[in-house]
Amino acid sequence: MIDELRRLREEALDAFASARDVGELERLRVRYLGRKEGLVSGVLRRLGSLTPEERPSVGAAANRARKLLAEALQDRLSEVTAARPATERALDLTLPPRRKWRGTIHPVSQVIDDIWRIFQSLGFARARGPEVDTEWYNFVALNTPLDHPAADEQDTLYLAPGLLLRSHTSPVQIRTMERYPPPIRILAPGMVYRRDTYDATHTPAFAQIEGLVVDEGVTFVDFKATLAEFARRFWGPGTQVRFRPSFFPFTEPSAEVDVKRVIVREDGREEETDWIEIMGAGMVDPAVLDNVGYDSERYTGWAFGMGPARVAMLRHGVRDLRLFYENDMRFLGQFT
Ligand code: 2NM
Repeated sequence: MIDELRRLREEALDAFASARDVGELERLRVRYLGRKEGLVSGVLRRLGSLTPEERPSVGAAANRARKLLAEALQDRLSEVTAARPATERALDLTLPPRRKWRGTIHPVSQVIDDIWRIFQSLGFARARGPEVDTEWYNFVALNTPLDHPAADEQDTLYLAPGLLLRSHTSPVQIRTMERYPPPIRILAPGMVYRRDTYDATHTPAFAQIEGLVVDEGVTFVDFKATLAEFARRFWGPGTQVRFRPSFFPFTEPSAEVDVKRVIVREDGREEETDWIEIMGAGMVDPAVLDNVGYDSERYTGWAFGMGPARVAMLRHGVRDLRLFYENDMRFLGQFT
């Protein structure tokens, strides 16, 4: 029986070595190592026919053969699996695919686009101008004397004497009025720069969007009605609008515009927000019209300025403005 075991062992090792796939190895496992029909088990079952002296050594040899063959089979199984082509290996067609990477429109740009679409439908054109400009365009033409605090180096980023990074997009309005006669209906979105400390509510570079209307017969009614219409299209028909008296050097009278929105809570109930300031605005000061060569006895106008990042904060419930400007895709990727 010892000889029989040796033959069995050699035969099995040869068979394992020439096996080509998992199925063949499984058949060989059953043939040699199977509990019931396996050939090694067959030898063990015939131990009873041996003398008590022979039994222990043959039993031990059979168990050694079983162990050796089990290890050899396992080794061959690893070889055969590794040799399978990659397409056949561990390919789970039920897994959801990795999504293709797609860029998204920046949340501040989304707000600018939405505001733009509303004013476009009201007959406005889009205007732009340089981000580096002169004291004349940024301050003086806008009826802001250079000893006004806004023009101070504390507040404005100067590049050279008389040359600066625009602190609002109003220079675009001045340049447009210089180039075109009334009627003017323009929207000027763009980046502006102020010497502010970087915190949750201030960034030294930020987006602004300004609008300007100038024509014969433009009144305070046009001003209020157009901005109220904008607010209701942007925040919904239930939105209330309030104009609070304020001051800007380039408008007279001037106002801060607040909105009170209706929000629908998760349980479906409607709730009114507090009054929230969304823009500064006013009737264009005749001095500004004179500065661009318009006849201020004939023409009147109104203008507004707002911060789309602030609007984006309100829209998404974001508490820290800096998140919009730090290019972290974990944050920005949410605004699809
Ligand atoms: C604001 C608030 C009020 C404004 C005025 C002008 C111009 F050029 F017509 F004089 N452009 N933008 C204006 C008026 C801007 O921002 C808070």
